[in-house]
Amino acid sequence: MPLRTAVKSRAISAASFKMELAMALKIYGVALSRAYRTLWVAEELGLSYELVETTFTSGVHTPEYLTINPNGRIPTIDEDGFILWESLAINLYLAKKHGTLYPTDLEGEARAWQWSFWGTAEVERPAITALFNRVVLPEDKRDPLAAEAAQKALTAPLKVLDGVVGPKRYLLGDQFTVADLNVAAILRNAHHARIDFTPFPNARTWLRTCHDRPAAQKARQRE
Ligand SMILES: N[C@@H](CCC(=O)N[C@@H](CS)C(=O)NCC(=O)O)C(=O)O
Repeated sequence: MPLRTAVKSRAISAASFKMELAMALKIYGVALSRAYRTLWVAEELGLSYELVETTFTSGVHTPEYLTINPNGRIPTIDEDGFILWESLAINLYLAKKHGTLYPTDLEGEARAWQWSFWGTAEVERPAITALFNRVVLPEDKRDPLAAEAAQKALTAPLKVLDGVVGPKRYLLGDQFTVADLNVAAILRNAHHARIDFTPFPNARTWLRTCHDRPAAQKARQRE
């Protein structure tokens, strides 16, 4: 197992630069949604892209949008005719295709998948439940017990996260990768959802470091 996870450096030749200019990346969504994840990765990679505003209330249900994403969810990308949905799959694809952020060794790649799947399987649902029942829903629709249970369900995964980003700076080692981006993006609203990070100081520092990155800030400015 390599001590450092190798991440491709991004040497751009004149030819590939021209190709990049010709290639249009469209990101369907709004920043105040899971599309933030994809805006963030696009900003990290320095991609030029068009944000096609598609709201999660009405935009996702139009017949035109349903032809590119039959799930009626955002985000979706259209990269020069190649359509892809599912935010974390999009991010893994863009990171791999465009160089930086993606581990070059097989084990590193597998770990990027591991953390991304872990994020959706272990963290996303309770994080959203806490957010909805503490912030998003009208007060009379909020269920404090559901929020409490969600907070409890997050204890085990946050402990795992805290144990990993204590000794290591980032999930795969000393470099920020798409694994960090995907998991941090899932925890984007943890602060608003008043998830208690007191027992997980390493995870709190790591989360702040990730979201303080200029690319993450730029993605949030699209709101
Ligand atoms: N697993 C999907 C979930 C996408 C998703 O649920 N997006 C929300 C916005 S954050 C949405 O489009 N909701 C519209 C709806 O449920 O009608 C992904 O990560 O891309």
